[in-house]
Amino acid sequence: MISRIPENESSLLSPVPQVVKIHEDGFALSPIVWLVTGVDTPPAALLHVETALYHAGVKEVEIRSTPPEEGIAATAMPVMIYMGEFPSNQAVSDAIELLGAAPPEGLNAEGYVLAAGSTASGTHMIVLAGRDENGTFYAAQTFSQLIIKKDPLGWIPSAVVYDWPSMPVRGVIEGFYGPPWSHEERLNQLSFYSKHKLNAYVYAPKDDPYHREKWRTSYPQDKMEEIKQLVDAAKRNHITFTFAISPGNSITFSDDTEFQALMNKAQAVWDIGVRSFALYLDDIDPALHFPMDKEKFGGDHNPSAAAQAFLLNRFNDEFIKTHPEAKPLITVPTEYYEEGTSPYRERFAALLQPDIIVQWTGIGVVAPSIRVTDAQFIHGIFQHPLLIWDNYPVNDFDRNRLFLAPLYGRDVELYKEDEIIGMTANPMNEAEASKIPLYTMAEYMWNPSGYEPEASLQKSLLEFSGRREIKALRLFVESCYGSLLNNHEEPLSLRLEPLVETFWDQKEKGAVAAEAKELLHQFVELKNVPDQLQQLGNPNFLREAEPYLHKLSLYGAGGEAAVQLVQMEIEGDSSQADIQRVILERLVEQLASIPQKLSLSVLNSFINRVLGREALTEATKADSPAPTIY
Ligand code: LTM
Repeated sequence: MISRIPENESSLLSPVPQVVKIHEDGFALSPIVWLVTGVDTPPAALLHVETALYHAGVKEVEIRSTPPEEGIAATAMPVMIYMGEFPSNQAVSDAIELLGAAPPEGLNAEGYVLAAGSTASGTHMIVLAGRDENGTFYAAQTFSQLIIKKDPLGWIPSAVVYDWPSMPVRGVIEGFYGPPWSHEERLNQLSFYSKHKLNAYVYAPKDDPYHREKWRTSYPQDKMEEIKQLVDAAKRNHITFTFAISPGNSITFSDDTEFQALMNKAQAVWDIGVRSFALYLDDIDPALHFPMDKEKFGGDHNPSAAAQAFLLNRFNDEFIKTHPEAKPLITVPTEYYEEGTSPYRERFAALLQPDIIVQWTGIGVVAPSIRVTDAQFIHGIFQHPLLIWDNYPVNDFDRNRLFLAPLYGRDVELYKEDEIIGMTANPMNEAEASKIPLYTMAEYMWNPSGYEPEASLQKSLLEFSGRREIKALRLFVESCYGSLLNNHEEPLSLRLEPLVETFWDQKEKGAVAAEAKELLHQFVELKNVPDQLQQLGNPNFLREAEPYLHKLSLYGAGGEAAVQLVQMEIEGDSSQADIQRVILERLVEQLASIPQKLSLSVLNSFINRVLGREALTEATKADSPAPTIY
């Protein structure tokens, strides 16, 4: 029988595999496990499997380079694990056959098969077979998610997983304005990405001076050392580290000295292991300012496109193509979000060498939706491989909001367009909080057909919270939910609105007892969210979320005080009501003094109505969604 058993565990596999069959039977791990590896077993994959086994109670993992000799009785055999590439690794291929799993013919790059079960002779066996190194690494990630915790030894369900990524490039671009992430945050992000099968990180923080303003200047020694550590960590985590430079604000496109400065900058990071490069031209004045450029490109149909394409092609010829291991060059043009074509776009497309990858944000800087038809249309204009620069959950354009909702509005079939090679998400300045929506984006990028935003968010919250205080975390996420991608949805307001309506209806009739009780319960829950989230043991998240949590708590307290005020008025207790009104007004003042915005307009209206105010308070204005975007 094929089932997803136990439902709650197997449905937690993330990203959702393309094909999963989990059976009801399975086996416990043995105190000693034999692990057969080959030269093609990536060290990080091996380490991941060993760690997972030790966490599951295994006492000893014996690494072997050959399968055990025949003739050992199955009862004397420990659990066997085979790890390596399929089909080149013979032991792995044989093991797949012994388990009766169909061989993983035709898997996409980075695909893998994971098979677990018992052989005809009764040996408990697990095969982690990658189509390539990344595939084996991802098989290892899925294996650790499959282990069901049991005492004293973890339990492995019989299972076959055939899995591969729908999008070849899946990752994150640190491409926002404002405070860049710290070195520790970046290292921590890289581990998070590999766990979620993301394979790309683009280093492009707008406010790293050496990335844009001082693009000619080499990094000081200590910063260079940090970049090297990032490059090494990315490599260990099977992630391509792309180093980006944004020279467009000040470069003289045709000047040899300027070009040499660019080459030197790239060579310095090549020397510490960078193999992927991007030259970005977004958010610059495209007009040519230097006489040399005006002279060289001024006669072109579109001088800015000609100058930019000249620089990119020259860098492609003289750097990328002279460094044999270099990956294809990536760029973002100055017109990266507009709806239609333009002389700039057409000229840029015509002049740019065909192997240069062009990034595109969708239609709109923060695109509410990205449709297949948009991609086809834009590809028709740029005619280069397109890599989506998804401006979600970035919040540099509204530093008083957190965007914690799952990814919405990206067509399931985008990946089927050959021209779309993948997606990089531009996150929030708040690195730790970004993980909540990034989890969902990683799921979308790996397997858009299996992606369901709400289910993905629930899994994200389970992981983020370590299953502690999940209800409080959800309340917080729902209060930081609205964005352009979901039409500023406010799930909390939607839930509270009917209760508030009934409350007012009953008030008209002079009684609110039952309705007040329910509303008070809801408001007290909001008030307690910050205290409960202390249990998460995630100080970085609590620091990033602190003002938002404080405001949510004040809203809870305000709602509670408002209900109590109405009750006192109904009961005719005017002296208590006067005191209560003062308490509520103070809370409103405190709320108005906090600039951070929440998706909680219903509470604003409720409190104001209780106070008999028609006009919006400061807090209400602050909480209306009106983002200005760079
Ligand atoms: O989106 C692009 C290509 N460039 C910038 C980003 O650096 C910035 O983070 C986002 C959001 O404000 N908008 C941009 O235009």
